[in-house]
Amino acid sequence: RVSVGSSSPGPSRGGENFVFEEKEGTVTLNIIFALSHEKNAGFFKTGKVFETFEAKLLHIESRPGRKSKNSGCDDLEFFMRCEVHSSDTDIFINSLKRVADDVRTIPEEKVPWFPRKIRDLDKCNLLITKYDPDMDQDHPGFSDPEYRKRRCFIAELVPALHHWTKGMGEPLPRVEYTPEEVATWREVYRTLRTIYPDLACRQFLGGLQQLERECGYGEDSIPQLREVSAFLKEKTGFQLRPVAGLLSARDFLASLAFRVFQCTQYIRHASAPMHSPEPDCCHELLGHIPMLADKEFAQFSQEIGLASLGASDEDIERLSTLYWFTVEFGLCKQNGTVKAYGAGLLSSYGELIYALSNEPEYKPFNPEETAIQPYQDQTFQPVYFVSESFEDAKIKMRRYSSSIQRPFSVRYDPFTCSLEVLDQP
Ligand code: HBI
Ligand code: NLE
Ligand code: FE
Repeated sequence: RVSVGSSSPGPSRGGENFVFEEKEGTVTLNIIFALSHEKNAGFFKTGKVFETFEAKLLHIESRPGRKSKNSGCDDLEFFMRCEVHSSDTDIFINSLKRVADDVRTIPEEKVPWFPRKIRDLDKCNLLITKYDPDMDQDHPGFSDPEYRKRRCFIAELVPALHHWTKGMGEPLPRVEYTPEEVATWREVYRTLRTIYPDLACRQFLGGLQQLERECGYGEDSIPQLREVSAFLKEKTGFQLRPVAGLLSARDFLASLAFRVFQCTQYIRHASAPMHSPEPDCCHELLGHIPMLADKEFAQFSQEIGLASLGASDEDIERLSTLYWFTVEFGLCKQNGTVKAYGAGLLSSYGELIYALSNEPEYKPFNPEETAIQPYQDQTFQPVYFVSESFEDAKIKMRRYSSSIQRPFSVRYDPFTCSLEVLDQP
C-alpha cells in the first residue's frame, strides 16, 4: 500500500523543502525520487548520500514511476522517510538530486489515507507477522513443518487483487480441507455447541441456528466463505473477504466501515483446539459470523469501522482496544444473567468457560475507560467489560466515536458502497 501521495502526490514548491518534527538538531523529511531503468545503479548512489549525511532511514517504499505507466518502461519511484541533521537539509537534498530524478520533499499528510470506495479495500492489506507459525516459537505449529506448509498454501489462495478490482463476479476461493482439519473443526464445534445454550447471548444463538438451517453449519464440514458470505449479505449486508493472516488494526477496522469482514481460512493446530491466540476459521465462522447476522450488531461493527477512517494512530489504538473488549471479548446482561457476545470467547471453549466463571474481574462497559484498558493477546483476559445491553453499548460507543476529533465527517452510502466525506467548515 502506498501510504503517501496515493491520491495526491503532494505539492512540491520550488526551492522549499518540507521539513517537519524539528527536534534536537535533527529533522524528519519525506522524500520522493525516481530512478529510470538506466539509472538503476543510482539507487546505491542514493544510499551513499544517506551514508555521507548520516541520514537515519525510517521508512522506504517503492512503486512504479509515473513515466512507466505511459511508456511501459520499468522505472521506479521511491518514497523514503528519514532523519537528518537540520543544518544538512539543503545540501542533503541537493546531493540526492545529483544521483536521482524528480527529487522532491512532501509534507506530512494531516489525515492518514483511508478507503473511499469498496474497491479501495484492495489496498487495505497490510499484514502483521504476529503469531506467525514460521516465526513464533510459542506457536503450536512452530515445530510442525506440515502445518506450516499448509498455512502457506492456504495463504496463497488469497488473490493479490480482490474481486472488487477485478470485477464483482470473482468467486471467493474455496479450500479443500483435509480430514485432519475437519477433525479439528468437529472437536471445536462439538465442545462449544454443548455450552452455547447456557453461555452465549440470544443474538448469537439465533444466528447460529439460522446458519445451521440455511447455510450447512454443522460439525461434519467446515463452511466455505463463498456460501457464508452470500448468507450474511442477505441478512445484514455484510460480506466476507479472504485474508492471509492478521491485518493491521487500521486496515482491519477500515473494512468494517464498508460492511466487509476480513476472514482467515486456515485452521488452528490440532494440538490446541480449545484456544488459539490468533484468528482462524473456527474463530471467524463460529465466533464472528453468527453475530454479524444480527442487524443491530452489524451496525455496531460498521460504526466502529466508520469511526476509524482517517483517525490518528492514537485513536486507532483506542478504537482497537474498544473493538477488543466488545466485538472480541464482550459480555452483556440478558434477563439478569451475564452472557458472552465477543467472538474471541465464542470460538474458544477454554476461555468461554473461564470468562463466565467467577475467576476474572468484571467492569461495566464504559468507552472512555475501556479504550485505555491494557490487554494481552496471548492467553485469557484477566478483565472483561459487561454492557447492560447491546442497545446500551451501541449508544455509548456512538457517543464516544463522535468525540473523536477529525477535520471531516463521513457518511456511508449503501447504494454505491462508498463514503461521502464532508469537510467541516
Ligand atoms: N486481522 N485478519 C484479522 N482478523 C482480525 O480479527 C483482526 C485483524 N487485525 C486486527 C484485529 N483483528 C483487532 O484485534 C483490532 O486490532 C482491530
Ligand atoms: N482465542 C480465540 C480462539 O481461540 O478462538 C481467538 C481470538 C482471536 C482474536
Ligand atoms: Fe476476531
